[in-house]
Amino acid sequence: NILVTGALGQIGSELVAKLRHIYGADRVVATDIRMSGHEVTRSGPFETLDVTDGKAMLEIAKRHQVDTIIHLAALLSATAEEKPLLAWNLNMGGLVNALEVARELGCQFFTPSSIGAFGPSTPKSHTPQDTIQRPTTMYGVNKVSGELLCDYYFHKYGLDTRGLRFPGLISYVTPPGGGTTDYAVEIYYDAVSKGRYTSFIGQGTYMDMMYMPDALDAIVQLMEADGSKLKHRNAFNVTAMSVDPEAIAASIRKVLPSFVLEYDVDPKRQAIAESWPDGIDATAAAEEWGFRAKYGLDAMTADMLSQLGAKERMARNA
Ligand code: VAH
Repeated sequence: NILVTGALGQIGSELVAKLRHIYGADRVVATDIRMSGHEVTRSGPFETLDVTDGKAMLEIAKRHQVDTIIHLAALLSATAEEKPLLAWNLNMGGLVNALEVARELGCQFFTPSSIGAFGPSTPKSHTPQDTIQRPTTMYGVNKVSGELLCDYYFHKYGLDTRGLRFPGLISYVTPPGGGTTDYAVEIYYDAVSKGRYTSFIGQGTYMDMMYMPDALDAIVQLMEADGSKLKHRNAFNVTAMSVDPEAIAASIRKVLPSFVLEYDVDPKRQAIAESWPDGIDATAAAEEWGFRAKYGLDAMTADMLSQLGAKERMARNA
């Protein structure tokens, strides 16, 4: 069975639904520190779990005969920068607990890394799979440490650990919490509800982005790939596009011509964004397990706006 931590988060809430569809609802145990009434808590096994409690995690994993762990529970970059010690304890404490449970039960293991694992001295464009990683944020320190720790568990214990360096993820189901790339999600919500958006990230600030369906497919594809063919494990660069706020606004205007984009740059999140690459290279993922993003910017925009429009109409008629 599959254990997912952070199941009520931006990735978790959609990944649990996808995994339950593929493998069967009863095979996917969703856990989160929150108990909110999300559909995930009703469509299959759900347990309340604080990932800093390793004993509780081991007990749940044993009771549900878990053989795969997808560890998503973490604080994102902006929140981590506001509360660095909480971020260290939760992001690293939770990860080492999950790795120890996986080691004890012999589970396959996935946890995401991020473009945040790169820093100002990393090549900014076509960022290679193997390159310098000196991030200047606590989140980035957590992500690089996490990559090294997962590789350590692979080399030392033979644990089948795998990871993806995610770009900003865009989705319409569950908003992200406390990320630097959140502007790229908020812009779509506001385009539908207000016809305008004020961006906290400045014009010309390029970052990698990906539509959530491509991110979910990448996790399943990587986890089902033949491990003997993987030259890398923690963690693969993956991306679908490199955009700045202007590019997203231009794409939105193809559907909503009157959309207005304004700026009120947040220095803290702008500084985080500027420490990250403009565009990373995903060749290794394509070569080693066939990664290929399906959604480009305009296809993502069309789907986001139609899905959010439908949500808005349902909410209005509710
Ligand atoms: C964040 N959405 O902004 C996350 C992600 C690449 C960005 O790590 O912190």
